[in-house]
Amino acid sequence: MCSILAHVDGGRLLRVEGDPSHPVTDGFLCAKVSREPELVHSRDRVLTPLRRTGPKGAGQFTPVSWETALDEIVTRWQAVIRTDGPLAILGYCYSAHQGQINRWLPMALFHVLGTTRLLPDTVCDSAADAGWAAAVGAIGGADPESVADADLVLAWGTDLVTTNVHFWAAVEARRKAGVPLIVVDPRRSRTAAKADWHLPIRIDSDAALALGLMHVLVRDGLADLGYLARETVGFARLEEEVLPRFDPARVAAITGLGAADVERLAHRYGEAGAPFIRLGAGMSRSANGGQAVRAVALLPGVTGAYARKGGGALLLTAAEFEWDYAALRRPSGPAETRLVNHNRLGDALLRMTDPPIRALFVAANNPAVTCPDAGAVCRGLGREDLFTVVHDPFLTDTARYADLVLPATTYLETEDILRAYGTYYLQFLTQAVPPQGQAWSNHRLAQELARRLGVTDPIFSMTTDELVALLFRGATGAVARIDPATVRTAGPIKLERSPGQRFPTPSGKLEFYSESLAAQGLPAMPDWQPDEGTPADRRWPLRLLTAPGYFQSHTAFSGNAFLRGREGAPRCVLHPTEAARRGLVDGEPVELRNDRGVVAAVLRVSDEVGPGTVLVPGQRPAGETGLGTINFLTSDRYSDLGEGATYQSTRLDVCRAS
Ligand SMILES: Nc1nc2c(c(=O)[nH]1)N[C@H]1C(S)=C(S)[C@@H](COP(=O)(O)OP(=O)(O)OC[C@H]3O[C@@H](n4cnc5c(=O)[nH]c(N)nc54)[C@H](O)[C@@H]3O)O[C@H]1N2
Ligand SMILES: Nc1nc2c(c(=O)[nH]1)N[C@H]1C(S)=C(S)[C@@H](COP(=O)(O)OP(=O)(O)OC[C@H]3O[C@@H](n4cnc5c(=O)[nH]c(N)nc54)[C@H](O)[C@@H]3O)O[C@H]1N2
Ligand SMILES: [Mo]
Repeated sequence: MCSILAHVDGGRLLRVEGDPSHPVTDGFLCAKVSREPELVHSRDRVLTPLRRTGPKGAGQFTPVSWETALDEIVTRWQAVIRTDGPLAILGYCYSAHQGQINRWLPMALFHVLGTTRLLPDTVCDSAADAGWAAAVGAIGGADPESVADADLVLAWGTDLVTTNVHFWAAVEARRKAGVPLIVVDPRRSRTAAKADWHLPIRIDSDAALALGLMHVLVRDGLADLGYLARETVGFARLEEEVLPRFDPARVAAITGLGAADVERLAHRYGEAGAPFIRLGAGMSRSANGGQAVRAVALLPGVTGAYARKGGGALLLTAAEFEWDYAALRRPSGPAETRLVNHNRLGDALLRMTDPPIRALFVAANNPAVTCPDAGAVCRGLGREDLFTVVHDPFLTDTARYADLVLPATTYLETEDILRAYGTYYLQFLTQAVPPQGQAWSNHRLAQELARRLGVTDPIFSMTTDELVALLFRGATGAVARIDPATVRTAGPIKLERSPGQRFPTPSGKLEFYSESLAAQGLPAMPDWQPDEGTPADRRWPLRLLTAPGYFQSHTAFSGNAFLRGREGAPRCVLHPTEAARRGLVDGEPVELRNDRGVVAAVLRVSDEVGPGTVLVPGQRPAGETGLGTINFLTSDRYSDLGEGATYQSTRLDVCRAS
């Protein structure tokens, strides 16, 4: 996360700029955040509580007072708890506010009440996280600032120009010094287009490539046997049982790359002194996604690059901020409860029993657009007997189904404590402008609901400073060395970490073989399996590639008219041979379809993607699309590790718009 300077006059946000004192933000912001005043002061903001007056989904509402809205929520929830028990309420709050307090206080309330809760992150990076943790442990990766010492950069499954523009700036600086950039991505992303070498790998085959690289590294004497013996476990078994199956010819057949390219990449990687791998979650959002991240995260262990400054790998940094999260997230309440996987909201609303979900509270996410199988989500949200409350700054597609919509602040109207997940900085968030209209922060709403429900845990009456102190009180690791009393005014604070990659796995070493995964019936070693899909899936000839929008982040900036315009009409991209086969031409309106539904887009014909694939950037709300979000076509099937989303295992076809 960036550090932002906000320029304010008379309660209005005039302009934001990147904080020059933050070494990673380095004085500039991305295209989206640099226009934050338009979002905060957008005409589309919800400024009062609203009660539904029309059918669910129609978006017809009338303003009501906070008092009326809160009375109704408390009465309805208490009635549900009396008749069906707390499990009939589902608390479904996610991460749009990245502050620890605003992100977690509402969920803490549901923890105390013992309701059913969201199991978060599976739509995003749980498969990637699980793959990383299986190899490296639950810990951050290489410091992104150490890329300044790298002599090779490998961007694997990440479009840095789009989603990590500050790391991209650091990569560009290295490239000026002659350091090459290699990109592994099925599509010629903006990053791939600028790279020294782009390997257009087939979707969901990355584990095979990483294992193929290991095969060549060992065969050609590029493995660091001393490092392997000292710092890792299980490599001998991998070498004997798995690597023989990943010779360059087979890897070429699986990945669609040339066998010579596999050999060359292995040599480029193995001969580099300090190769830095930046992993993205892109490769993890399909059937073999967890194993893909796991295999790539093991590569620097084969050559010993984890021990070298500038070498190693980075997926996320968040795990290294070891605050006392439990104090904030689980103040009291049952230790175990029923959880709803983030990928399966539709299924939960339509099919959960004992008890069924009767009341739903959604905050800081927009599942009607961003969840897999969004058609099922919308059918679930459409249930007449479901009491739905949505807390959001905007009238989202999800909010249109709500019985009550509550106006939320944006982060610039709140104060909180933030930690990055792509750098090692934490920072206090100062409130820049007062809440717009009658908007309430997540912090305020959670505390007021707790009070009215008779919940007495102290966190529901604490101030920001008291909650920050609480997080630090039970902290461990580098974060425990920071004085919480200083954070409000300190600006960006960097964690003081010891050099070198640590491996907090069960063995304390980098694990090529995982006893704990094996004990859970999961693959003990990284491997790759063909993903055949169901017979019904196989009737559809194309595979979906989804990627972040350039000027949108999911739907969070869709309240900014300028950015909506820059993103343009929803589009899909087909290779010229696939377009020709269907008699389709660039610029024409098309439909994407499979057994789950139909969505509309404008066709771009380009070799940005290879044959067999259709690229759909972004997830767009219904108001911006003819027929709705691409997630109407994606399934809620889980990835191999971490129960993650498998958008990229979706099969479909593209045809002329009817
Ligand atoms: N097909 C496909 N689907 C995907 C992905 C993909 O690659 N392909 N990516 C997935 C990923 S990585 C993710 S993380 C998810 C993201 O999915 P979501 O979490 O649903 O993301 P957003 O659409 O950004 O929704 C955030 C909502 O929170 C609101 N909001 C902003 N600030 C606040 C606040 O302070 N308080 C409250 N109460 N609300 C606030 C915003 O207005 C917005 O409506 O989408 C996933 N969906
Ligand atoms: N502009 C913008 N920025 C964003 C977001 C956004 O929506 N828009 N979303 C934010 C969120 S919530 C997240 S989680 C992060 C995500 O950011 P990262 O985890 O860094 O991942 P992405 O940049 O989404 O990477 C997706 C890339 O992976 C490629 N890819 C897809 N499948 C495969 C595969 O099988 N193998 C390989 N090698 N590559 C594959 C895609 O083509 C795409 O270029 O970005 C954040 N930043
Ligand atoms: Mo995400």
